Amino acid sequence: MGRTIVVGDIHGCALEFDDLLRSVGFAQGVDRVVLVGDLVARGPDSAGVVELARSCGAWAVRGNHDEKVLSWWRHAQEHGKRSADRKVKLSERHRAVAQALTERQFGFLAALPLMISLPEHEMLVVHAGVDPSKAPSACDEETLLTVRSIDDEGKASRKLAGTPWAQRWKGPAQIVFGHDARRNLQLEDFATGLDTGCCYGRQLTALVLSEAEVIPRDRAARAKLLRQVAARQVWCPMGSGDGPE
Ligand SMILES: [Mn+2]
Repeated sequence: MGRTIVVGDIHGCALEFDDLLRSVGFAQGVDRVVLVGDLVARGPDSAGVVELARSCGAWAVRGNHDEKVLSWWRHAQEHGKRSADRKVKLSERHRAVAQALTERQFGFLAALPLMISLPEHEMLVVHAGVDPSKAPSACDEETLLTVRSIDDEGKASRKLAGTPWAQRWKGPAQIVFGHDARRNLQLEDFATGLDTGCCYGRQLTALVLSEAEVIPRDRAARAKLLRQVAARQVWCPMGSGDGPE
């Protein structure tokens, strides 16, 4: 076994995903790639991202955008594509993704779990985060896919207003997540946010761990394990940030 390369939200940025794998010297069959979800939408080539993820044997958790197009596909599996087009409401960009993905690529997304535990690194990977008042395994799907903050009443919320959930999480596991491009890189005591907004023209970020290396709690030590590549261009304008990004 080689390194574990945890990659932030790719959002259809296939060129940058490839750039990042080259930049860290990804070795097929030796290194393990783990994606924090939201492989699709916003960027130019969602199918290319899923294909590259498949071909490099990547592990990944499901993101809210992956789930969105999967809701269309599940309906289409059962009732046909025409019915899915009528019954499952998708934005234009999600509809374009649903049309671009092959059955095999949908199958890859459909098999993604909501959480990946890597005990050798004392690490949990989820897309958005957890409700710090509960065990990660007790969190519902909505929270794992969309949480950003803890509001004034102490409730998990998808909004930016409030305290970042990652500041409230006190371990013991280190949680690596994405979903929150507005807040950019987050380095908290027990949480690392890797969504650095590649689709918005910023960077794609990876956390690169040696075999069985426990994620350092020290932020400076953790920062040294990060690798970034620049976006090739701005692929998508940034919205209000409170939406289901
Ligand atoms: Mn997301």
